[in-house]
Amino acid sequence: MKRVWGSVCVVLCLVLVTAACGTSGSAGEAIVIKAGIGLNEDHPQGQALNRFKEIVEEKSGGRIQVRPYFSAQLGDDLKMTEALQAGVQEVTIPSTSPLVGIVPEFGIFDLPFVFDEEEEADAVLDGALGQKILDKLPEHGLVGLTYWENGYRNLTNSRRPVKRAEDFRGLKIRTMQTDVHLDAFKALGSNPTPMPFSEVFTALESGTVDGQENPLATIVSNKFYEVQDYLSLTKHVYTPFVFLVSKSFWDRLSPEDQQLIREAAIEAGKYERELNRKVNAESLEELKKQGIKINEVSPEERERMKQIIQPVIEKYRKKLGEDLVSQLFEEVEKARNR
Ligand code: TK8
Repeated sequence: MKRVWGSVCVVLCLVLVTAACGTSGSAGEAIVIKAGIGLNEDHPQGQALNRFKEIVEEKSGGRIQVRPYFSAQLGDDLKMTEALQAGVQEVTIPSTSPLVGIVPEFGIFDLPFVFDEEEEADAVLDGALGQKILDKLPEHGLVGLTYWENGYRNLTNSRRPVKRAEDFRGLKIRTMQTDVHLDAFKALGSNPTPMPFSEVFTALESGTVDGQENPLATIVSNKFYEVQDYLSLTKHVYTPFVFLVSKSFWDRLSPEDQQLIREAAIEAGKYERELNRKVNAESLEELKKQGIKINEVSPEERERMKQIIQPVIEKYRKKLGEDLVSQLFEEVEKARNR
């Protein structure tokens, strides 16, 4: 009997040691990065994830392998982020918005009408403020390497053209799971319903909600035009993506491999921002072709929407921290005057 237990112990130890080697990537063993996103492979984010894979595999001579998973195959943004925290997935690139339950400071990027130009967002995200928020991630089991771009969000719905602030009234709109957006859409008189992105198409199709808001590239890639009649170019908020790595995985990497992965995430991110801007511009034509009715929002109406939402900004100035929100507006101002 003793003998049998002895052998069981030996086998168990071997299994444990092998498992440990597999994840720490000891000499000869490939390091495998499972990387999941919520969007499709044809979306700029999907293409840039493929670029990340190419860079990493090339620079590591195949020693580090990236396995990409698209279209929320591994779950929605929040679920994948939790998988990173649990150490069962290595990389995800979610919108910052659903992460406010983990790092509330990400909420500053949910404030509407902050960035007039994408370059202002680049400057803030790649600058001191962007880094300050990334620095809050490790205590939550996450490492944030850089920001990619989701982009300016525009409203679609199945009920009516939204041209004026009043047109939001009574519309049931799916929002991301972030309080700032809930409050902002309520202030405009609509009924916001937060839900994960992976459920949006079905909710639009079944009429559970009337509308949703996302960048044009996503409206095309996810074929929301099939179940939505009106697109309003509201550009009401700019959403960043954040490139996240599981901290337990990160801590097992050598400093050289960490550097390689960080540089690849930044390089693929530059490509993603560029491609995203190009695709968003082209998407308007594609959406016209698909027959969705498109309307602009005049600068005066945008200004009115901004005024209506102002109390929400004031509320979150206190909630998120006066210093943080002031820093945001100061950095935007600096970028604007550059
Ligand atoms: C994709 C999401 C999505 C976001 C949303 O995983 O939830 O509406 O804009 O693109 O990050």
